[in-house]
Amino acid sequence: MPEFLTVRTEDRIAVLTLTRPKAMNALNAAVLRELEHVLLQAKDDAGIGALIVTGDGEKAFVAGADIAEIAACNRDEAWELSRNGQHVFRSLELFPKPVVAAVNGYALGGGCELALACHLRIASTGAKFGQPEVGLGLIPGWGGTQRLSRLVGTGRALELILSGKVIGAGEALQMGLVNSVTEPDALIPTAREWLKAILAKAPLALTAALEAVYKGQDQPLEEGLKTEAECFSRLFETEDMREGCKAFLEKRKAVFKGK
Ligand code: CO8
Repeated sequence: MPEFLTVRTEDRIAVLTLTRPKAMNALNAAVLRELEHVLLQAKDDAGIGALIVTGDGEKAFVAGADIAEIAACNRDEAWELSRNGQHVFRSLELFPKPVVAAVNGYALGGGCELALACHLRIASTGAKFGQPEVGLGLIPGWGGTQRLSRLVGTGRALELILSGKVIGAGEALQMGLVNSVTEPDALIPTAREWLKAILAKAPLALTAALEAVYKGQDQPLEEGLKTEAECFSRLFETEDMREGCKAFLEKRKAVFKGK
């Protein structure tokens, strides 16, 4: 039974809520273990089509890695902690079903990195983002130096990483760090609406799109285009692709089976 993570599934959308109120939902090794475990289970659960990742309460999404845990590490342990978090966040990024971060408050350090590892990000008006690690004598260690620059560009990423400044939801939207900003009460309902619309599409096409984008991102353009063609052509062996095209031609709504 997870201690720091609640999972509530409704209409094939599982809401993962990180809950560690005494530390603003900061992530320690135990929380990461639970997250990894939940992701493994959700991946093969046919009853789950998509995930929403959020933090408990109105103040924090995740206020970073647990600074008390970091402070006690030596160099080897810091390497382990960094690689372990990177591995869990990579599993989230490569999750074959759509994942939305619903950022309800502070998303700092590892919290911002967690949001970056999700496929889409919605922020509440009160959300705050930042990579404040340099103020602790550190740098981002769970993918922030890599994903932030890929998402918003090197200049803007370095502006955040070198200054350690904290920005509001509006500025995050402006720089492309988040896809949308909503009132706090509308945060989860909006994430659900997005996913409801996404889940009406062909599930295997969603998985193929995620694979093509994330695999291709790390490849030279020519290789990336081959990856796209591979993912594209694979769908021609699915029933859903035949159904989707046939339904269009017959002017009716497609019925997808995930096959
Ligand atoms: N770790 C541990 N405890 C935390 C953390 C954290 N990241 N953030 C908050 N807390 C605790 C506070 O210590 C406090 O505990 P207590 O009540 O026992 O004193 C409690 O949560 C409430 O926090 P505050 O009193 O500070 O609440 P405020 O509303 O005044 O401030 C802030 C909220 C602005 C979020 C503030 O708590 C803060 O600045 N937190 C730290 C943010 C931060 O620096 N995050 C980056 C951490 S480093 C990191 O994430 C690196 C990721 C890569 C790791 C790689 C592995 C080696």
